[in-house]
Amino acid sequence: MQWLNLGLFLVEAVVYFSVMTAFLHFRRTLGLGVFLAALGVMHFMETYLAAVFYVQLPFGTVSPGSSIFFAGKLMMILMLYIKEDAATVRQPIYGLFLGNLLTVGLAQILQWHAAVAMPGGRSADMGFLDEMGWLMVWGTTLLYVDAIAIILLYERLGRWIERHIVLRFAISGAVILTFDQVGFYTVLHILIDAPSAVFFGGWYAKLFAVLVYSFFFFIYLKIDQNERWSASSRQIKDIFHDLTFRERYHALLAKAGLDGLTGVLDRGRYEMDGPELVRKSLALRQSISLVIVDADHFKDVNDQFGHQRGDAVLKDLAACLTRNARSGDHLSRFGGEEFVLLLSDTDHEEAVEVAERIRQDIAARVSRPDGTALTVSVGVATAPEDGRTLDLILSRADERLYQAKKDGRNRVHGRLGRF
Ligand code: GH3
Ligand code: MG
Ligand code: MG
Repeated sequence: MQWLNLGLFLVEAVVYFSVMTAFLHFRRTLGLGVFLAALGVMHFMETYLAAVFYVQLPFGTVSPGSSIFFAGKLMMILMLYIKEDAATVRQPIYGLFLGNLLTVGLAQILQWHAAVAMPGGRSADMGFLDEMGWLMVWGTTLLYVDAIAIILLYERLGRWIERHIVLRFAISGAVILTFDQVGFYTVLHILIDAPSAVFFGGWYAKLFAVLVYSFFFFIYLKIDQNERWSASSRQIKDIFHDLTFRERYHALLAKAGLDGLTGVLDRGRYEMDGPELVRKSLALRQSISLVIVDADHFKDVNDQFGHQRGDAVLKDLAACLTRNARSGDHLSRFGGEEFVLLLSDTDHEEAVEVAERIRQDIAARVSRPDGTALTVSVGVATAPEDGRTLDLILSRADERLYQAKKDGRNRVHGRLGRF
């Protein structure tokens, strides 16, 4: 009998997990409301079962309500968080909390009715509702704490075992459900003097449920990665890689717009921000200057010392430029060994001075692998005098850079020729 019950337990877990996961997975086509409403509806059944429906399992007398369904709900909340983000998962956490309080409150009012007798002597068990009241409030509070804690723990585990999401899922579930069982049992013990067997039976059942759910979660990840049955509009691999979507998004955001080698802004950022910076400056009737810096004879560095040593010199060059830039300056890697500095609210004369200071600093501090100085040639142009768009001042600065190269390199050229 116990083994039959265990088998049924497993069947219930499979049905619960697969249907709820399907709702979650197809949330882009079905709408997230389907998943959330199902989660809320299930809550009523699990609370009822936890109060009155217990079965004998090999490890004790337990209720499918508190083990299979309650544990399942927490794992579903965690899955929703992994797939979406904190802003989305807040909705069912708050919704369940407030909805449960509403249920308890309305149950109190309902008891004041003088109810009509139903055929066959059926009547609502108001005593049950009353008895459930405080336990519901406590269970609801615990659920609220559990839901937040399971997410925080999952996040914290990410610091050590970031890529093992099934393990993070399982550990988070086991720890939080243990905490939940201690919390819930303590109150049960105080209220109805529940024996310790109730604690252990329920605890084992919850751990068993976490184990089963983690296994299905693992299978789901495998299917989700390998087969294209997703109805989602995003790439399957993007949703559930080894990292969660949200973590990958943050990692991407941190890197976005930065040049991989030197860490300064990349060409894309120059093209995105540059025109806007020029427009803003002109609107404020301020000058904005563009300084383009090109390393001299850089090809020789690569030819003599190899590309990797060349890369290291480029990093030093970028670091020197970064040190010289003010906090509001826009420094980007324009191409191979060319960098562009956009100086807001800086007139031509000031910009040429800045450029000259940078040129000297580079010659003094950045060296080639053989120890000789790396030098740069620089062109400077300023809006509005040299043109009123980014492209116009860039081409002026580029012409001046070309002239600086022709005149012998290691120099700055502005509007009035060599500085
Ligand atoms: P000059 O500018 O003084 O006329 O001579 P140059 O040798 O620097 O000529 P140019 O600007 O045309 O060549 C740039 C060289 O920079 C070509 C390429 O070998 C090197 N380069 C470009 N990008 C990278 C990079 O990411 N890493 C390394 N190591 N070298 C690069
Ligand atoms: Mg070049
Ligand atoms: Mg060059």
